[in-house]
Amino acid sequence: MKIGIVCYPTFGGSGVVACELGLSLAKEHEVHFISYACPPRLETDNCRILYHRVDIPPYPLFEYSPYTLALASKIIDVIEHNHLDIIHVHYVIPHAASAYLAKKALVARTKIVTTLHGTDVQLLGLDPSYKPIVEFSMENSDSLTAVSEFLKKETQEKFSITRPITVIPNFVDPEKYKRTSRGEEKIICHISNFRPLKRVADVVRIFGMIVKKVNSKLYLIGEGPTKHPAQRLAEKLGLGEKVCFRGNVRDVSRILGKSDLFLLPSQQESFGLAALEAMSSEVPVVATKVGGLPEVIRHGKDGYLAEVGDLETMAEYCLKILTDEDLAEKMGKKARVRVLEKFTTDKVVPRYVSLYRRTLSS
Ligand code: GMT
Repeated sequence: MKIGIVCYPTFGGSGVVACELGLSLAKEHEVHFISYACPPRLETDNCRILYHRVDIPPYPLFEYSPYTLALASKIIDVIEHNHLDIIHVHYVIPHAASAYLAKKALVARTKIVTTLHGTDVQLLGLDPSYKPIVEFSMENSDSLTAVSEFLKKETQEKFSITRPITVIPNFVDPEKYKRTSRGEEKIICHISNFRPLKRVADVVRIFGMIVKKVNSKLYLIGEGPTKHPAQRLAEKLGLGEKVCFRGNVRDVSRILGKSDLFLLPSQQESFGLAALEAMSSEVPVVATKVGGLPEVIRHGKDGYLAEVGDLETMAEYCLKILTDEDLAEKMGKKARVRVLEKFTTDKVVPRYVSLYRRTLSS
């Protein structure tokens, strides 16, 4: 097949899923990435992977450049020159609308698959500024997927769509995400885009409670608007060199491989890809009981789940894991087994391929 993938080239989960999917598909198919910059994980010499940059010409009349139109035009161009069978867009806004426009402008029979990732429908998509077109572009995709049962249900409840939604979860390559070494000093890790809904301040406060009792260090990976407030909070709590803000890291597998605990106290999470990467690396996760996280982490088996904002309980769970080697070992191993059973690239990518085939024959 010839498959076009439209995604954000950022460090966020939807871009990562799109890249890993494309890299895996390219073992057998031709894959064309379309975005305004080359996605960070797309380093490959596989000539079945092609990248097409969307150019947004500046024009003094526009306060906001119309990216949706530039993307639609690029999709048309890529379809016409490469005869794509499928356009798979990740994140509805504005990708699904651009794909719809491109499809309408062409006689080609290219089909659109849209993957819902979370904030595109749960947060941004519900805003009246976007909702009608989000609803329309979901309904008019040829196939729709969501990354968790939670997100599917939530979308069906909040939007008037009749188009069925297939759940296909996030996935990881267990060969890449695996345990390496562990040291005397415990490493606690958090990875996110530092948006308010990630509650990074909670990570710092929980760590403040842990470090009083366990020799440990906190690695915070990512960039975003709540990074500076979190840095100031760490200083105020006197955590100093015990907290390491690492910024965006291209390959998080090395840090996860030597981590002892992963913290994800999000307000909202449709799946939690970073938690899955930690689990594959045999790292127990302490997270919130929200969204799709309970579909990934089983409370008391491969991690612990608590209510949003319940920092005392989360700190208690963290201390349980950090002070009991046996428990940590068992939980880490169970987490990896869960990943191997349900969430590996080899198990999940064929589900997208089957969906493409069903979509093409419909
Ligand atoms: O986590 C983020 O805010 C980034 C966001 C994205 O769209 O890039 O992630 C969403 O998609 C990921 C991949 O499917 C999911 O694993 C994340 O749970 C989801 N984030 C939220 O729902 C907040």
